[in-house]
Amino acid sequence: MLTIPAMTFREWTGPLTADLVREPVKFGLGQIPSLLKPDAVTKAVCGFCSTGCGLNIHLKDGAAINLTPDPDYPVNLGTACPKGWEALSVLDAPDRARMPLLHGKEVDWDTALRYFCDQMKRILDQHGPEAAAFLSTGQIMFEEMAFLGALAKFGMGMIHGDGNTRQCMATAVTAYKESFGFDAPPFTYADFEESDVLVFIGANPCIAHPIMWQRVLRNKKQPEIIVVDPRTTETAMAATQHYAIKPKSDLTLLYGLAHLLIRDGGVDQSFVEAHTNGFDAFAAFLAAFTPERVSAESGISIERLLHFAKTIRDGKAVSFWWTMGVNQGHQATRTAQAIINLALMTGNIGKPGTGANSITGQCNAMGSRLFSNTTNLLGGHDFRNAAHREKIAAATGIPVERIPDRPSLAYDQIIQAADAGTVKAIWFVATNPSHSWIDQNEMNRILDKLEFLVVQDMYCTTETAKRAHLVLPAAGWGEKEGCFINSERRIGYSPKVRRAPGQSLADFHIFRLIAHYWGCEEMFREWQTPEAVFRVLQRCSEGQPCEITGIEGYEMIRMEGGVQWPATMTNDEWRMTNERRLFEDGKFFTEDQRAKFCFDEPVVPPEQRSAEFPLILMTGRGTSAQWHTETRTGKSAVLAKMVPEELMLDLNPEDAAKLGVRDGQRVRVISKRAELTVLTRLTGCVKPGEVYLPMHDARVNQLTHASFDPLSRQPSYKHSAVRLEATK
Ligand SMILES: Nc1nc2c(c(=O)[nH]1)N[C@H]1C(S)=C(S)[C@@H](COP(=O)(O)OP(=O)(O)OC[C@H]3O[C@@H](n4cnc5c(=O)[nH]c(N)nc54)[C@H](O)[C@@H]3O)O[C@H]1N2
Ligand SMILES: Nc1nc2c(c(=O)[nH]1)N[C@H]1C(S)=C(S)[C@@H](COP(=O)(O)OP(=O)(O)OC[C@H]3O[C@@H](n4cnc5c(=O)[nH]c(N)nc54)[C@H](O)[C@@H]3O)O[C@H]1N2
Ligand code: SF4
Ligand SMILES: [Mo]
Repeated sequence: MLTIPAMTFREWTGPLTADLVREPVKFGLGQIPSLLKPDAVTKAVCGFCSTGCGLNIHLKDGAAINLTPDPDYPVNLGTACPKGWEALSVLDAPDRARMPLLHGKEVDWDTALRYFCDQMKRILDQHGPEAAAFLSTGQIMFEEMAFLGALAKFGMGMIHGDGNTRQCMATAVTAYKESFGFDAPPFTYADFEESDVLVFIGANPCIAHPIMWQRVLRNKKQPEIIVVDPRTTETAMAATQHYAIKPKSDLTLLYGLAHLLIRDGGVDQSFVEAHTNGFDAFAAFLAAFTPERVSAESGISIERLLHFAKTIRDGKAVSFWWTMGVNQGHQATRTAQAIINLALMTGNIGKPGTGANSITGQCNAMGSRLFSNTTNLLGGHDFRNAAHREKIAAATGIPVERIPDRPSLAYDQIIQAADAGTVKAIWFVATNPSHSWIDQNEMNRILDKLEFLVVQDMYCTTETAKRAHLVLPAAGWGEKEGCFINSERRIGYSPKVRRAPGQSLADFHIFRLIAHYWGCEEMFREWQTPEAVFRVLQRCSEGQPCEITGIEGYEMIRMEGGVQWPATMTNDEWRMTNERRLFEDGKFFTEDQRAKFCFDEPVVPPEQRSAEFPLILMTGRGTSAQWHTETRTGKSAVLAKMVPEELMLDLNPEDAAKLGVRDGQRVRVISKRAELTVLTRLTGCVKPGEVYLPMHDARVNQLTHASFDPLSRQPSYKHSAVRLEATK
């Protein structure tokens, strides 16, 4: 077993905390408030979703007072969704965490940090490097994520750390790595405009990525828009074809389409031969996916299956897009790869308007995938590879013996280890799992067993913060600087335009302080500012598909409207255009540069309907006006007006009639794990036998059944069995 040498505890030596709290607002690079015109505008990238819209921040008398979408930013081209417009207002909420809280009582930073280091050291010393873990996020800047991952693993000596990206993107990562040789979403947003067929699978961009949807609406080719979703979503209503499949029958459907493409001459033989491996075995495997079988298992008629396959066959530029309806599933990785297989076999990759494209979720999900030092070693490297460890040691100046030689346990395995008592401390940064994790009551039971639970958050009232022994108050978006990487691999910059309330500090500074108190700040002497860390990460990225060594610094990112990876020093071609896709040369990141067909026999979801629980509950986003656990968006009066006050369950009128339930009636939704009371909304948007709840209400995950994709270990949030009972 790897043992990481302990560091010596360092006594507090200076006025660092006070200096950090007083750190000036900069508005952007080198822009000191007194030097700005009173009506100045500075630019930022939005800190909610992965679209990564550019926003203009308007300043008056040195204060950020308003924001508008940036008409010149290549992502959003002058539009923004309601959350983006409200990004400043949610910073003023009264429940912002202003001081560290130890067992619910306000303490100063010195006390909080001593306590943090004492407890973590005691646990690691007594029980070994596996006894404490961190769980981070796709929502802080990627310089901060890298700092957290490096500090916890190299500095403090932890082995285990994962992120909420496990709940979200793990499937896409696993799928791309095996199929393409690297976690590499190939698209650029211009592809939305250049396709003549767009296929959305398990994605509802009208609600979850409204500004990406605006890009679809700019498509001048009158494209076919195909939606595969059990529900008639806002996106399905705007589509030209909607396939309302049985929940979790995507894998069979996708294999059925591949079967028809082979049968009816839809394969791009020359592409397959030149650039892929494993097609013959895949074709043989597909023989069993006859239209009859696929129709029976997916609920789509044979005639409509043929039409779907023909639309792909006839398309000149077909793009495939997927999100959580695919990533969250019991066989999610193979489903994502079945989408990749369709793009490969039809040669729809590396050309304008094509691609097997996983849309990310959080503002910095892509940054987390590559630079959080959780599953991957910094820059998409492998902890198990000695040469990679040497390379990262050289790039960071951190002694190689401090780099663990194996990746972390996955999120659910860390929680299981906490239940078993081997993990005794967890440090949560910018995530709220007491609300968002699957089978929530079980999660909370386990969290309550921890010896030491730390939450680092902007708000002290989150469901997880309320259970914490120690809350570290964090600055939020707009109150600190750094970069996010959006869905199309674009690195965007966000400045500090406001001072954070009370004593709260940028996560970046909290990590610096912890390094100091822990006694490992020497290891991070170069990590003084986010931009300095950016330079360290550039060195870590060298030679990787996600190389960013060519970026001259933050100023360049701001001036260029963001820069997509790769951006290498050795090749200048990327400077020619601001919209780039991968694989234009047909070369993938595998050893022989060929993409791989990956497939498996479909299996049924672990929790099935039964006489006792006859309905399938799906969950997901409910509105473009709310964000996840509502810690931020729930504080905006404007956004609150855009959503129903009570939790509403979408229910088909046929089921309602059987149960004798009216529209707007209060009913109990009951699963094997819990029950809750909701209002019904009768709608044909869900099929009989299926119901839907938005994830934003804190109680919804009490109902969900904890199953996971075995390859990505991503939770399957969208398939649980429930029944309804009318309340008296
Ligand atoms: N307003 C808003 N926007 C957001 C977020 C937010 O909280 N609020 N969150 C962001 C994040 S982190 C993410 S990951 C993205 C998520 O973005 P999306 O994945 O688009 O959103 P979801 O609503 O979770 O799921 C998409 C669809 O999957 C469908 N689905 C359920 N089961 C199945 C199935 O078996 N097969 C198929 N094909 N579809 C199925 C659901 O009906 C749903 O319409 O949104 C991002 N954007
Ligand atoms: N039933 C169901 N559950 C789901 C899903 C689903 O579809 N259905 N989707 C899953 C998905 S895709 C996701 S991504 C997860 C999201 O789940 P979470 O990550 O738990 O949700 P958020 O509400 O985004 O939590 C982010 C937290 O970070 C805090 N925060 C924001 N900015 C900062 C910052 O700069 N610094 C610090 N320190 N804190 C900050 C916020 O206040 C908030 O408490 O939910 C998952 N849960
Ligand atoms: S679409 Fe996403 S990035 Fe754009 S304004 Fe809305 S939340 Fe922000
Ligand atoms: Mo997500």
